[in-house]
Amino acid sequence: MSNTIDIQVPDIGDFTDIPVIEIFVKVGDTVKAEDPLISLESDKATMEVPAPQGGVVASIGVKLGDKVSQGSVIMTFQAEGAAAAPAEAAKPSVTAPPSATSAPAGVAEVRVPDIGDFKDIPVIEIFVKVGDTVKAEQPIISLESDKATMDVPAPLSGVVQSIALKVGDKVSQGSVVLELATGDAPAATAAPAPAAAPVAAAPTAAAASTAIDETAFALAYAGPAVRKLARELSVNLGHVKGTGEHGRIVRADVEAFARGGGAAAAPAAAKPASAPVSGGGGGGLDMLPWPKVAFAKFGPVERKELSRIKKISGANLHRNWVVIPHVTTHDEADITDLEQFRVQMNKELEKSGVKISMLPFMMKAAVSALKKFPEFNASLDGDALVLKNYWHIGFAADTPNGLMVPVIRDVDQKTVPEIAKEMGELAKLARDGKLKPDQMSGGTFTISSLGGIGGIYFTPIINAPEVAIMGVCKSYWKQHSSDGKTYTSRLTLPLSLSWDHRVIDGAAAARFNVHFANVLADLRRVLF
Ligand code: CAO
Repeated sequence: MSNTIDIQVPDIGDFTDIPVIEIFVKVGDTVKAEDPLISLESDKATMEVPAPQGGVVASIGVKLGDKVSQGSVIMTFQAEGAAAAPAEAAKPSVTAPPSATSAPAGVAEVRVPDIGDFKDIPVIEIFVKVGDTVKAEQPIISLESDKATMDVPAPLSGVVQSIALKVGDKVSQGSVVLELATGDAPAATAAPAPAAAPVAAAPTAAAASTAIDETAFALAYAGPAVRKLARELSVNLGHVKGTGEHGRIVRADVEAFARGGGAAAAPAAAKPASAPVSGGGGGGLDMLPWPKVAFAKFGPVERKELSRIKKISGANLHRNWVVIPHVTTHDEADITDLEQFRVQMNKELEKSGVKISMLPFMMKAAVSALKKFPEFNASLDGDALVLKNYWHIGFAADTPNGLMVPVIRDVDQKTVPEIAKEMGELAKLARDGKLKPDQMSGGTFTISSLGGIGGIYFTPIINAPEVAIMGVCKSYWKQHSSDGKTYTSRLTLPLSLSWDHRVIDGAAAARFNVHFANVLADLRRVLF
């Protein structure tokens, strides 16, 4: 009877295909219920998958970068109290010396295969770590000579027992790469046969050619950072034509391909704007390749990778900006009286620990405007508009990892202090990278407030599949006159409403702003 239990990704809301960014355990580890096993990162949140029960990790079915959804099996456990798992039994080989003859039963040494005339080539990336389960043909390390990048694939399936090198080490044919527990009979050295391991990417043979093999991801002539970018943008490098030296694929080629404008063997596959968003298609874009500038020619430079959230949210923002015909209507609200009221309420609520900024009032004003103009509280679905009879308002939160949009549900049913309290809690979770998927989903309208920072007007990008977003900046004192003769100073809040012109017309947007401003000027209007 088997005591092995499949550990699956639990319900993670509407999220699918989320990359694994961290694996906290390895084969043989004993874990308790609720111990974190892996960490996933979507464009909006980082989530840890905890152990549903205690046990010993018998195998790990994912590696960093793998995409998982609810139900994906991430690992197996030997249930608590059961006998050691087979992988556990193979564990002593971790310490076995990396020699072909002394390898214990079921442990195979993997060596660098025939890589032509190349010698002393630096290891530039190691794709696996001890405890990883690898499949035959899966790339395990990447080497880069001055002429080509080569991925060395695993010749066999197995669990990585030890890794004999590190990034920067120089290797040649026959150098030991790692040891694999295969579960088979005593293994000899397992160098991949050159014929079965077409990893050497001679630039002239592979990447420089325009007739690129469909499965040429591993053959493409590109460095690791470019490969990583390609994986993140779901670009098959085999379809990308390199414009670098000797046909090398550079970042700009991948980015241009992802945008649909790069030199490519199959450009139709990569026009992101053709993917329907909010139910409406965007049409193809023929862009010029991104300008390539050797910045270092002009002065000292430093390269800093974007955070993962920034990269992914950048792709969302780009899609939304390109696909949605945005128009932004600016207006202003007189919040002189509201500000007095806010200050007064904060004094009264001082002991409760809740501090109210202008944002919760804006949420209430937004609900009032959304109820009056329901097409703003809607999403496009093909040729139809889905009008929502609930009012969940998202707010943009600036976090160290990038922009996040937590959502406050049922704003219509909550008091201003309740909204303020929940907003504070959600903003803290966002900044700590602990927002859960359901705390960011289901929004019907978004407010992006830069009021605590500055600025007068800006163009917020609509958070698809929503159809409008309200941007607000810092309030300021403005001279106001109703007759052109007498002037008074009024505290004025600048408003920038971006709206999807496929759904909303300019007149409706102007009316929305006027109503929103009127409610802020006199909150009694919420009652009407
Ligand atoms: N005018 C003048 N002052 C304002 C204001 C406005 N419109 N809005 C807020 N303030 C004040 C607050 O009252 C507070 O003042 P005190 O410190 O004196 O009490 C101060 O500015 C800071 O406010 P806050 O930012 O902490 O609170 P908030 O409720 O206004 O905003 C949050 C919360 C999470 C939205 C905000 O902290 C944030 O992250 N803003 C950035 C959003 C963003 O990046 N948007 C751009 C998206 S597009 O890239």
